[in-house]
Amino acid sequence: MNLYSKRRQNVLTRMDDNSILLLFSGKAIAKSEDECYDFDVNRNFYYLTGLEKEDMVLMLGKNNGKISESLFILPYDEYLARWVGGRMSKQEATDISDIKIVCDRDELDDTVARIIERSRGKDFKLYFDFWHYSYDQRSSEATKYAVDLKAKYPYLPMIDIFPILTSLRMVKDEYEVAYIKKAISITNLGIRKMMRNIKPELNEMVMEGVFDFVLKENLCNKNAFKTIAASGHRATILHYSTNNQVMKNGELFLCDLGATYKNYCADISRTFPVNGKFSKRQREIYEMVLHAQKIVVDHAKAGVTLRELNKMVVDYYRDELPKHGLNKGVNEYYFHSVSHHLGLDTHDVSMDEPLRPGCVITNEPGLYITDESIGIRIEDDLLIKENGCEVLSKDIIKEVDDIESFMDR
Ligand SMILES: [Mn+2]
Repeated sequence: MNLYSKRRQNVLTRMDDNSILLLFSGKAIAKSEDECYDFDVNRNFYYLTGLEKEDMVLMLGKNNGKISESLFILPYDEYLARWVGGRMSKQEATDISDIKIVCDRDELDDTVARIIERSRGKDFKLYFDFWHYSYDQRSSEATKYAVDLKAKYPYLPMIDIFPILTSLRMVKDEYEVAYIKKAISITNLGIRKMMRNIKPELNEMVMEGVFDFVLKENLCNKNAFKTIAASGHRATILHYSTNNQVMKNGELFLCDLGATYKNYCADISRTFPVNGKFSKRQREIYEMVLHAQKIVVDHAKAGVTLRELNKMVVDYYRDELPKHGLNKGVNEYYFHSVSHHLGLDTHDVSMDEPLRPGCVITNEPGLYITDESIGIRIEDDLLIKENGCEVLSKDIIKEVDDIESFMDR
């Protein structure tokens, strides 16, 4: 069975009877004049189809236990083919997604109306991906479509597919784990090149460029997120990403970045000295963060919550920080939490529940000492197993001696 049909099957089993799900691939957002921002496919649509073209719609239906799957896509256009390249043909869409019924995009409205009319009195409902991160964010294709439908059929119940899809996406299958590993291995190459090229008086932006070059060299055309390349006191700003200052001798450089592979993200942080050598104090703080990371690796397994893992880190810091003259309380030096889920999104969709085997999470304790301009974060990616975890990014060097000898070469 095709990977995507298996996933759709999992969704269909969880949907109520007499319902349909409409998932939209999305549209590129206008930037200026005739230019758009790069198109990024709706992750749930991609998860269930493997397709990543604009303005496609997936419809899954369940009618008296009978299931149906269809796809609505823009027709092939000869004129466009000469200007910007061909759209996907129906056959190609079927080959990738294994969805046999592929219709023209403009048939969607009539099809949906027909199903709704036929289902009157049957306790019929519609599922949508009602993702909306913030109140003033522009409405998604799904929201716009749902609002239009609601105006015509005010009695229709509309349900958010989020809990169903999130619960499935939280556990990665073997393909997803392999893709994340591949994204991590490209990220590793990028970090190595940064370590080899960094030196005092270079601009942070050059480091970002070195990383991006390695991604392209490895045919990866998308970062998982905007790279953080911060030296000195800027490394104490959690999400600094201006990356435009000169790095000075004696400073620590912090990078938080990731490649993608088939839309799966790596999320890695490393901190190393601009001149290749840790000072005694930098090493002391660094070893503390490294130890916090090891606590998480020792305890991450199925059944544990991210909250529990974070508490272990906080407890360790509470005991340890005062021994190093850091007496302002943990929150002053460590103010984010240690883990989030990772997958098709860098901060992957998740629900507040214990980890299951197959979950992939980050392990990213940090310490930010503003007074001393020392910001340190070390971040690895972990695959959760029944009785422990696998560090997917174990090949990316992080021990002090390893970093120093690698940078010495
Ligand atoms: Mn992260």
